[in-house]
Amino acid sequence: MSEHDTRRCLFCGIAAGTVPSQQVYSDELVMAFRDLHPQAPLHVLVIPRAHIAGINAPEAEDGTLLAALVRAANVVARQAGIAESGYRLVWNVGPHAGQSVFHLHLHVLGGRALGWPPG
Ligand code: DGP
Repeated sequence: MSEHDTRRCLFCGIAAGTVPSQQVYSDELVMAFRDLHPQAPLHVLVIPRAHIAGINAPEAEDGTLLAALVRAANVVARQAGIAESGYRLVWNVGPHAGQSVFHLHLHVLGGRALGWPPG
């Protein structure tokens, strides 16, 4: 990602600690923090520390990274006490899904019954 300017990416700033966030999980590959506009009692975003534009980017198709993201999401859910009640993991991709930040992020939503289908 040599051409990517991390100074212009909000979530690169959060990963670097230059943009404040309410962090709830961190390891060498990924970190997780509370969403600024929560859509459920628990709404956390899990991101790779390295910049990847979205789950549709070729760099996202890496088994080690994907496992780290999913593992972190499950840890966050367990720590929040919603592992049994259930939760939803969401990747938004592109305009119709409402993707607004182009640094890969996995939404972890829970703490209430979630409607289906999503709006
Ligand atoms: P998406 O629509 O899937 O691209 O989700 C982007 C999410 O990022 C959205 O739910 C709101 C959240 N968000 C945007 N700006 C900030 C921020 O500065 N801090 C935090 N914690 N979350 C943010």
